[in-house]
Amino acid sequence: MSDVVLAGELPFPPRPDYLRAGSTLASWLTTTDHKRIAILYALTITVFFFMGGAAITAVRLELFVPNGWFLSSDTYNRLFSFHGIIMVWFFLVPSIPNTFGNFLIPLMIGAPDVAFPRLNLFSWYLTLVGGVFAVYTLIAGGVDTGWTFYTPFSTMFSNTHVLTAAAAVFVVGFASIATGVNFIATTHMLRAPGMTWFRLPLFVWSIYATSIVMVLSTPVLAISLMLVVAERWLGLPIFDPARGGDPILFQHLFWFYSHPAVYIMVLPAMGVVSEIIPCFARRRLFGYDFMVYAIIAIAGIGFFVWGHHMFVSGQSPYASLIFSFLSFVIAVPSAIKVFNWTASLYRGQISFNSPMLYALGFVGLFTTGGLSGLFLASIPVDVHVTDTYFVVAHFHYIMVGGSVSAFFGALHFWWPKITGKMYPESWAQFAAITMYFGFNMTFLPQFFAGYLGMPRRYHTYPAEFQVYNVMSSAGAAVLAAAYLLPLMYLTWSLLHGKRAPNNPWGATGLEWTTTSPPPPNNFDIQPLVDRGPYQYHAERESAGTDAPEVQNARSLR
Ligand code: HEM
Ligand SMILES: [Cu+2]
Repeated sequence: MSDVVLAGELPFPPRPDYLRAGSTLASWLTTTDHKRIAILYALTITVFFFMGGAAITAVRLELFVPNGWFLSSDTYNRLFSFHGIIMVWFFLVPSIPNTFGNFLIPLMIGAPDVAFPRLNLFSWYLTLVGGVFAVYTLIAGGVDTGWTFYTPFSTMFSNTHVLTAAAAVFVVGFASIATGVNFIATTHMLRAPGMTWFRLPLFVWSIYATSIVMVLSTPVLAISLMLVVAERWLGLPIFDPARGGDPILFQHLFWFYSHPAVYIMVLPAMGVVSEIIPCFARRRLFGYDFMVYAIIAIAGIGFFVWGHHMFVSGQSPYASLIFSFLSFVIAVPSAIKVFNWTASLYRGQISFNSPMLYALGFVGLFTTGGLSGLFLASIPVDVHVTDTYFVVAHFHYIMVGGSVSAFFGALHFWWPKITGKMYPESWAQFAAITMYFGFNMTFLPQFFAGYLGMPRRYHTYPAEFQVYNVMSSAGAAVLAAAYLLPLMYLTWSLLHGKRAPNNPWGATGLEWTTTSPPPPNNFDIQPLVDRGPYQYHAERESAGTDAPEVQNARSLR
């Protein structure tokens, strides 16, 4: 430690990357490195994902036959409720922001860490505390209100563990607020010199917009759940109409959060896809500015459409009309995005690496989900199919077909950067394709079953619906197997995978200019930014003088 090295004079001494900078358990549990916190989140939400998945596997098995065969109706209700609560709040909401957002935002904007590293770690602990409440709820016997906690059932009639389930969601909500505040501050304060707002990668824009929605809407969820607890536990008359309360009030409060929340789940996925498509089409992203405005529009209008979940609740028909109209309006920015992704492919040199397969899968499935949303936004159609499997198919197309596909796309795209290892590409492609088929086989029949009148949340049904349910359950088995594959070959890659170069795909984002895996403080030299994020065309024009990484990407194609 005696000799002083001046920056720039000598090559930097080899330093451990963030994964090897301290390997004790304590060094992980007290870390403030955003990259390590991202890994902690990744492990946590993987556990939640498989817990929520196990619950719904039982549900799908039960629905194999019309009259049920191994679950009581009570257990059935508890299983689908647990599934919804875990998947929405413990997987989908934190999935992309807390793992990839955490890992990538500082790297993408050229910062050493997020703005509040300790708050970041605290928010992970809050997620754990919420998870403990959720698991306790399950062990204690479960909850049967569905993920929506509708009153008066949740306040007056259910005799399951509503209080601890509400506590779980309440606590994890604070984790989400803390993370949102952190990302907003990071994006405002820590951008590298030259990283102007309109040079931000769209992934950063999408996480930024998501964070604003999180910070503004999550408190409303927290308040609604507190009110449920206040009525159920303390007996305060809030929703009980016999004592001057209003059960519909709960639905307004709940959907005021939960409609924006569906964009918390899908905007980050849109961000991921906007990074992957230009890279594997070797094209500039078409209409960058419009994409930014579309993100802002979706985040903004998302606050004004909650009443489309309440067309059959008895709200004023005038309210329904306006909510219906606004729901059609919000489809416009979503359609712009789909159009621009498609246009970015036009005349591209497309390579179908696994991240790209997931991204293309996202575009197709998200579009199907969005189009079915237009059916639901139309009041007469909605009245016909509300509370049927049509709605179940609609939101699973967007949230599972869309967001979960994008999550896997992100996982494969940034895996080399995160772990420093390459995975077996043909396995990855096989998993992506299997997932796509398994998904469609599971959820496409549900549109038909729902349209023909099969209600959701029932554990028995008339025999005429069996064919759809058998298809759906068989598809679910394929899907489950496809989800297990990455767990296996990615673990394999950690042990036996080839070393990843810094930029295996020849991508143009800042995160690819540092080592794989990155050093603890991300960049050895403060990056300077002098261009936008998707300069693939520039790179194509200078072919021949390509950096080695770029040639590497070509040979992968
Ligand atoms: C074009 C945009 C969209 C429109 C017009 C739309 C419209 C609707 C409507 C009207 C309903 C209520 C159906 C009913 O209960 O009768 C609904 C349900 C739902 N939508 Fe969408 N949607 C859109 C996009 C999305 C997105 C992007 C997501 C998620 C990321 C999503 C997630 C959901 C969920 C979770 C439900 C069901 C909630 C429940 O009852 O459990 N939707 N959608
Ligand atoms: Cu909605």
